[in-house]
Amino acid sequence: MISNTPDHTNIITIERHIFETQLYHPEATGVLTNILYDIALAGKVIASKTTRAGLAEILGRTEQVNVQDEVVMKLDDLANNTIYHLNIHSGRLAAMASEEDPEVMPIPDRYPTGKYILLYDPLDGSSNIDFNIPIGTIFAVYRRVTPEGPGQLVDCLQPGRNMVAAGYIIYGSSTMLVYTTGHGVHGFTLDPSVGEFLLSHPNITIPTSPKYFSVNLGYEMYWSKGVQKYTSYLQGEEGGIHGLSLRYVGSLVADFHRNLLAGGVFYYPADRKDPQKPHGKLRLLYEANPLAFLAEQAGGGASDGVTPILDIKPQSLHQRTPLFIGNKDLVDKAADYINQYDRQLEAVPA
Ligand code: AHM
Ligand code: MG
Repeated sequence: MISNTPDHTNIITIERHIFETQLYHPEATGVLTNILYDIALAGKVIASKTTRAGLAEILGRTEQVNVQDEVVMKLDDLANNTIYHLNIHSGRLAAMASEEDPEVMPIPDRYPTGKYILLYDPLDGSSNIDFNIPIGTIFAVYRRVTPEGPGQLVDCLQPGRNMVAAGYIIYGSSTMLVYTTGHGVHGFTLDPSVGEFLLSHPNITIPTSPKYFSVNLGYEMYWSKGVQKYTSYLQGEEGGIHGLSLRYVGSLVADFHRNLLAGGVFYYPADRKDPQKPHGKLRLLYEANPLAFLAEQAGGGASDGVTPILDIKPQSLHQRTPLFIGNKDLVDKAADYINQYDRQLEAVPA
């Protein structure tokens, strides 16, 4: 007889949660579930490396090897390799594409191919690593559209509406994984003492009353009139709303995560006068789409200022897009301002 043991029936591991979510789909074979397990595992590996980043650098400076006798690798390369190698041989994927790699990465012939496509940004916000600021991994999973063999570009260039799962892992004061498979948004916190992601934030919805707006105000001079007017609205001018605080980390995952939990809007608009960023900075496939799926599932919205992000048909792997994401009212308001002040501007071809 079991007695005097702590009651652990309320503890829901990510494995249990993903498995139970799979029960919504009686036809499910468990393949998607296993892809999500593998991503969670990659997240644990990356978390263990990111929390030792400074240490590895100090040790690496001497002999270019770290304490484990591994060659010191840039953290974003390391994260990229970790996700790739944990997924390449599983027989679940047909191809992967990463923000760090110029081309589609089909599963090589020596491994079986599967029916899913994994798109990811291995370490978003990596310019923040040196300053000990939260960074994150973002991922999106699609069903392939080609019938068999190694996946191709066309499998990766699907509109976000086709996504079957998306999420991110944030490496901050704790490590969290937040994901959706189209049945709400759920957050898990890594308990380092047992090495498991445990359900800490079930059924996340964006609070209806927003607290924050997040944008790099340093670029305001480059924005269109509509975006400038929208920003004034968020600051209480233009008959706008009062009491929003400005918070900008410069790590998309961290900015999105805060606004998801507290309410608010993040935007990275097009720089109309900066030839480097005529479509903004953020990548449609690896950043905007997965976070847009999460935002919509949490009751929010995401658009490029005109079109819902999830409805955009991608033209290329590393396509950039303006992004407005967060509380639906605030995302819609941006579209109103852009429509009112910028519609006379010539559309910039993608
Ligand atoms: P990265 O994928 O090269 O890290 O760039 C994306 C990051 C986002 O995390 C963040 O929102 C944005 O770049 C910050 O850009 P800026 O410094 O121009 O404000
Ligand atoms: Mg990125």
